Amino acid sequence: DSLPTPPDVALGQFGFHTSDEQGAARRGWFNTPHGVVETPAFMPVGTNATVKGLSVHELEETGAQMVLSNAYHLYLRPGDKAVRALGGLHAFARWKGPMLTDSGGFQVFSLAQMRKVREEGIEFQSHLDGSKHNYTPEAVMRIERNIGADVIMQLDELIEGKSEFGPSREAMERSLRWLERCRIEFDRLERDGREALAPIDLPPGAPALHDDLETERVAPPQALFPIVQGGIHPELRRASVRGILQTGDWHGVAIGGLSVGEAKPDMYATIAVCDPELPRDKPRYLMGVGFPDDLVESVRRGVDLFDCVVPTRMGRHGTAFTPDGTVQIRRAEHRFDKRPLVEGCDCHTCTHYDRAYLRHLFAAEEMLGLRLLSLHNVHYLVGLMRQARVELAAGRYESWATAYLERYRARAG
Ligand code: PRF
Ligand code: ZN
Repeated sequence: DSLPTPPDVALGQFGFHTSDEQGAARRGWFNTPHGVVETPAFMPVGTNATVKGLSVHELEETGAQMVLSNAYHLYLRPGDKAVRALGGLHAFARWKGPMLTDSGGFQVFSLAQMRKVREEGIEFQSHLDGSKHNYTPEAVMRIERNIGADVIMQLDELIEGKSEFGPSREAMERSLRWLERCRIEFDRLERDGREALAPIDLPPGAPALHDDLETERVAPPQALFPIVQGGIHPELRRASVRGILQTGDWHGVAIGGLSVGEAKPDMYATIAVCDPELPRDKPRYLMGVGFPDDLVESVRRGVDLFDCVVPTRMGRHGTAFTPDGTVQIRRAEHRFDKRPLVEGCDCHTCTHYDRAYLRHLFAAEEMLGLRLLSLHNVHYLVGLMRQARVELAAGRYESWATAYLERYRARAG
């Protein structure tokens, strides 16, 4: 079950190399300033610069390679300039590997209050203190630059998955116009380095800035990813990809606007529509999708990267991923169950604790329970994508995927 070693090719900055293609599925290596990501890969979500409940050490033990954070949250608290003053996201959160920030396009739609979307940008009130903010494509580029992840996302407009053609088209076209504005500001920041950024106003009592930050003229390299929108309408998705590819030469492309209320077959069909339109030599990142069956189905349709809050959110609610579907650990049937969550799983949870004990932790509302299930779930999805790479390398992805999905769905409910 060991993975073949990386290819002996020089990957440039944000370069991507693929091999072992089977249909649309492929194995790949994505190079970032903080290391190479082997794909397909699942990126755990650290909304507030922390994957909820897990220490960096535990996160490393899950095998996670790249971690996601949210510009919206970090902008509101502690502030993107504070993160920059504290050395940037990697130093702040103590994660040494590659990182990505989502723009907040999605969070503004799901969290912010009194939201007004105009051509200029999104005006909203903070879900924390009601303060008013003006989120424009240019502002988001400066925020994501301050935070300092390796890969940053454009500001996009997101609508419900089941939206009609008209509204889907408007949001898709606006996302394209915002992409162009993001690109112009991103290029300006790359060219002028830190000098293009506003000075940092630190509150009284804050420590002096680290020397490097004041003297470093050139900001660390980042890659800007565009986001395909267009709802579940094939012609809109195709137009979105074409518009994106006309605007610039990207290091990768994200597919957004899925898993937002549409039916699963519609989601899979939409990914399949995007596949032949997208360049094969760039990584494709499917945003916010993270159930095991969705990952396996999407790799089949050419996706390389995933992120989702699902493993940690479900973990906190007492739901665990297994090859036979999800398990509700609170249920009485686990009261005397001496088995681990998943037989043979080598995560810390499964190698140390049985279901009976985990059930007890949830019944007693002990915080360790939330942590142990989150840990297992993240390990499970990271491990599932590692398995996908093994199967791709062995040339048996299709048959493995079919068998995996059959077992996962057999006990569906
Ligand atoms: N856009 C952005 N972030 C996202 C999404 C999107 O469409 C989704 C959709 N599943 C999750 N996160 N910017
Ligand atoms: Zn486990």
